[in-house]
Order: sequence, then C-alpha cells, then structure tokens
Amino acid sequence: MTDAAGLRHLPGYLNAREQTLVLQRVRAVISDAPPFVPRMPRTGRPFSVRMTNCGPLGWVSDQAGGYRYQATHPETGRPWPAMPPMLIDLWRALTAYPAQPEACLINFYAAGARMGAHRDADEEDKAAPVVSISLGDDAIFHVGGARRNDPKQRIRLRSGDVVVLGGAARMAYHGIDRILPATSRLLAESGRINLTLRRVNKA
Ligand code: MD6
Ligand code: FE
Repeated sequence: MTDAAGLRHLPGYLNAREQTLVLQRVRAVISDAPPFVPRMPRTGRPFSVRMTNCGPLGWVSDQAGGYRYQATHPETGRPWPAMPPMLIDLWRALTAYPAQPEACLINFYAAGARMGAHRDADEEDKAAPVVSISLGDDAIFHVGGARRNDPKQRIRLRSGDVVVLGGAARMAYHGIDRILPATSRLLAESGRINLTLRRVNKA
C-alpha cells in the first residue's frame, strides 16, 4: 500500500527464491566488508545493530566523526564492495529517480537489537526515496511524521517485505521497536537483516 504521504509498504515483494539471492549477495559483501559496530556521535555509545555497506558510499558513525557517508570501510580502510546489480534493478523498478543508488546500508539485528527513532538526514539529495528490504525474522517498524512526537503507525515487517520512504515520508521519524525471534527460517542463525538503498549526492 502507498499512503498519501509517500510511505509504501510492499508485503512479500521478494519471493523465497529472490530472498535467498539477496542473502547470497549479503554474504559476499560481508566476506569483504565485515559488519562493524557503529557508535553514537559525542557519547560513543554503541548501536545494538551491526552494519556494513556496499556501493560507492557507505554510512558510518563513530564518536569522533559522527554520522556520515564515506567511500571506505571504517576498520579495513578498503573501498566498499560493489552494489550488486539486482539491488540496482530493484531501485529502478520501485523509484522514478533518474540515477542509481550510491549506498546500500546493511543492518544486522540479533534478537535483542533495536533501532531508535531517527530520520535519514545525512543525504544531500532528500528528493530521492530510501528503499528498504527486510530478510529473516519479523520486526516491528514504527513510522511517524516530520516531528519526533507526531503520531506513529506500527507495521510488522516480514522477510521479503520492501518499504519505500518517499515524498513527505522521506523525512519521517522511524525505527525498529523489536525483532520477533524465530519467525523466519531464511537465516541459519536467528535475527534480521535490513538493507536500505540510498542516493546520497544530487543526480
Ligand atoms: C530497519 N530501517 O528496517 C531500519 N530508513 O531495520 C530504516 O531505518 C529505514 O526502513 C529509511 C527508509 C526505510 C527504512
Ligand atoms: Fe532509517
């Protein structure tokens, strides 16, 4: 469904075979770019999710440098692995944006991990949507409005679901309340993987 504000939830957008193909791409990315633990700006508090990226740019955060995009892995110093063509194809199929995504941020949630309410605001081009793909265990996603205290809706995201935040929803506060353990058998280990495709620079 798409609401007037530009939030699209596409349940089961990827079938089981396609989910396995995306998972294979994720495994290839992490063999070159191992997941790292990002830290909050200023406090240095660790996130409960681990992250990695693929594409020309990747999102990172640490105490000294804060939230930012950079071309290299913060620990290995190597460039991020290339964006898999199937992710570029998915972006093309779902957005009307005239250029390719530059970053795919990959979040790894163990059973107790969560993601506090935030806005994706580190991209220069806010006209481009953010496209999110969920794999593995179900998660409770919340999305509200442009202000932190705006009313929120909660959506249960299942493996294969895609969410697009575009239009007014591009700047909506959102986050992950919790993971529902053992709700999917896609991953050998339990937990959830989320990929978000982003355009950073103006096309
Ligand atoms: C997650 N997603 O689903 C976190 N951001 O694990 C996000 O933070 C997100 O789903 C921008 C657009 C869509 C999203
Ligand atoms: Fe986000």
